Amino acid sequence: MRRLSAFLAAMLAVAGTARAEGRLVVSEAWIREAPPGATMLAGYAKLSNDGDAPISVLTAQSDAFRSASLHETVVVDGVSRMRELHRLDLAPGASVALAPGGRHLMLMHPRNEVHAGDKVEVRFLLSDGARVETSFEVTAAESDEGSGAHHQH
Ligand SMILES: [Cu+2]
Repeated sequence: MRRLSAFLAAMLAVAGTARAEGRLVVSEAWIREAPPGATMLAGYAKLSNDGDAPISVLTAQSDAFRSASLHETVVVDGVSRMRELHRLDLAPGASVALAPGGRHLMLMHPRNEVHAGDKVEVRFLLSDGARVETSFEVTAAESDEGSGAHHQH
C-alpha cells in the first residue's frame, strides 16, 4: 500500500510538472473612493495570465462587501448601462484591463465604510477552482475623470 501511494505521488508529481497551467496575476488594483453612504463601489485592475494555459475568471468575492461581481459597461440606445460579466477569458500571455468606463469589479454594500488609503482584500474565483487573493487600494477619484462612471443598472 505504501509503495503504491509513493508510486502515485511520483506519478502526480510528474503530471503536475507536465500539465499546462494558467496563472492569474492582478496588478495596479484600486477601488475608487466613494462618498460616505455609497452602496456601490467600483474596482479596477490589470488582470494577466502569466501561465501557459487559458484561464477563465468567473467572479470575485470580498469579505469587506456583501456582494461582489464582475461587470461590464455597455451602451444600449445611447445609454450607458452595467451588466454582470459571468466569465472573463484570458489566453496564455493575455491581459485585460478593468478600467473606468469598461469592465470593472463591482462591490456592493460595504460592511464598513472604506476610505482612501484602505486596503481591501479581493478574491478572484477561476473556473479551474483556483482562488486568487489580491489586495485593492482605495484611492480618491481624480477630478473629472470619473464623471462618466454614473451608470444605470
Ligand atoms: Cu458595475
